[in-house]
Amino acid sequence: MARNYKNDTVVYQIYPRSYKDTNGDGMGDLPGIISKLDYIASLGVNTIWLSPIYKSPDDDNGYDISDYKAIQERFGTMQDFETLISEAKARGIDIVMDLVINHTSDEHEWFKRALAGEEKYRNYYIIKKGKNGKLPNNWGNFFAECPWAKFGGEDSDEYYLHLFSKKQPDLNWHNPEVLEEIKDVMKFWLEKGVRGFRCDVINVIYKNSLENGKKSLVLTGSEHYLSTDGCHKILAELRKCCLEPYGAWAVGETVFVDLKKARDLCDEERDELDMVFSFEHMECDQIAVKWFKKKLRPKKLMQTITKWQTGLFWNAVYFENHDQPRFISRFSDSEGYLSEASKMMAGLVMTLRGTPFVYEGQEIGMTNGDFKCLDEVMDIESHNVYKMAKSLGIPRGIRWKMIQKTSRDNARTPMQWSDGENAGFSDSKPWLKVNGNHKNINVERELTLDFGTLAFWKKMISLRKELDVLCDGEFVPLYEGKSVYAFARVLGSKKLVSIFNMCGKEVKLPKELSAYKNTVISSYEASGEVLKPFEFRLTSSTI
Ligand code: ISL
Ligand code: CA
Repeated sequence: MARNYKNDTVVYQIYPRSYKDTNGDGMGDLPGIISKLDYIASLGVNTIWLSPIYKSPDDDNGYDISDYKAIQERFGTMQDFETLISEAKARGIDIVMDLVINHTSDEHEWFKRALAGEEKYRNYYIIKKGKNGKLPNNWGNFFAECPWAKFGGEDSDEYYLHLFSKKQPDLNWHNPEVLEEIKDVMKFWLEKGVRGFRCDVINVIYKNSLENGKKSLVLTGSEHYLSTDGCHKILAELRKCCLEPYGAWAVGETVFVDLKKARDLCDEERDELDMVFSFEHMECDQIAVKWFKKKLRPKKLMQTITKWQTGLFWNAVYFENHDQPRFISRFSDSEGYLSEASKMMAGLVMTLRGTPFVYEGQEIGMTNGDFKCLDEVMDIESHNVYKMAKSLGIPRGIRWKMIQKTSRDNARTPMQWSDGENAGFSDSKPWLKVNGNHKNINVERELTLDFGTLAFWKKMISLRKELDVLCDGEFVPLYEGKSVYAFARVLGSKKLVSIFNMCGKEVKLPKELSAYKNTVISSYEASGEVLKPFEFRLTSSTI
């Protein structure tokens, strides 16, 4: 299969509303991103993935699109977008767009016309009569709501399906016209020069049936839509008609995938996606559902990483994004070692096999937000889950702890540019509370440090691109201990060994690893027989 990403691609994800505000409305914007392109280029990344910047009523921060071919006014204009593409290109940086095609906004023209009774557009959505005054089926919803809402007012006997918020009606992918519309959207952006797409919840788009599902704690009904044959066919078609002619690539966000399903979507021989975001490694510290967390056990994390590294031809390597709590905040003993933990993560992200994704702020070791109460949290999912927990009788203190630890807003706090007002993000009150730790953790300060968090991320990014063994080499597991992890990357006679201490205590270097002494780079200035808290080293040896 043609693979259109390059093995030395390093992606930087931007959540536009939290990156940089230039017009003082407290919300990041496209001119803000343009103003930071030199900074982004200085990181060494060569691709930017933009979370949605399309027109949207913002019920789910842009993941509810009301016009696929227009720019969200608050973010800027189409002219700004074109400038972004060309200015990025001038710095050797490609732009990848977020493609959200499981659902639109209920304010999309298509949905409005469906509501107005146009048969053509009713067919764009999944609309069904209730069963004897009850809902059409027993399915669950990703945002802890009921997935069915009345279509056309309370008196209607019809419902529309929404796996996410009520303002995100699911598209009907059985309708070939929907496919044609989306092809047209993709071509529109490809013509503007975008290099590819991150495809939102792509493995749920095609529903096989609307039958009741097997009762389950999470997402009853998902067996009717996870990775269906219909979905595979659509992806193959989008690849052939849209991606291939433009040499574009696609990463799929694939929820609840196991290795087998992931292989079916992006294995070497499959003409569908180039790579997928899987979730198993993000679930190492969860109990049944992501809202209940337990202590992260490094060994579980190592085992999961090894499983996916050895199980897939090529991985999308990520530990943070706009939906996940910051990773360094998940290590129970990272307090006091935040910079060290972040440097270790740099070592991990940049030496695993696959395409590395760095999420804004990760490069300076940003942490979870410091929210004190629910009023400070904006995310719709957090509010819904809080409500649900209340209805289940979960006590207030515990409800809040749940949200505080798991809210998606943890990763959405404004980018910390400086120790100044609003962290240098905006001249006025930001849409989401800035983390108080911007006094210490910020770009301006990092730029003065020779051996700071940022400097280390930059060094690792440059090694990742320069060393062919990191770009192309095989992954070979070496060691999984209580907190020590090691693997090799091997290409011909070249071998690099990554060694990690995934905890905040010193540990002795295991004897199995004592041969790997030839250090290429280390997250501590001197490294010896002892691994310091959260130490990472990369060593070289020959075969
Ligand atoms: O957050 C999650 C994983 O811990 C999941 O619930 C899942 O990633 C997510 O809900 C799906 O995410 C994507 O689609 C959503 C949008 O709200 C997210 O921001 C987006 O990444 C609906 O479009
Ligand atoms: Ca703004």
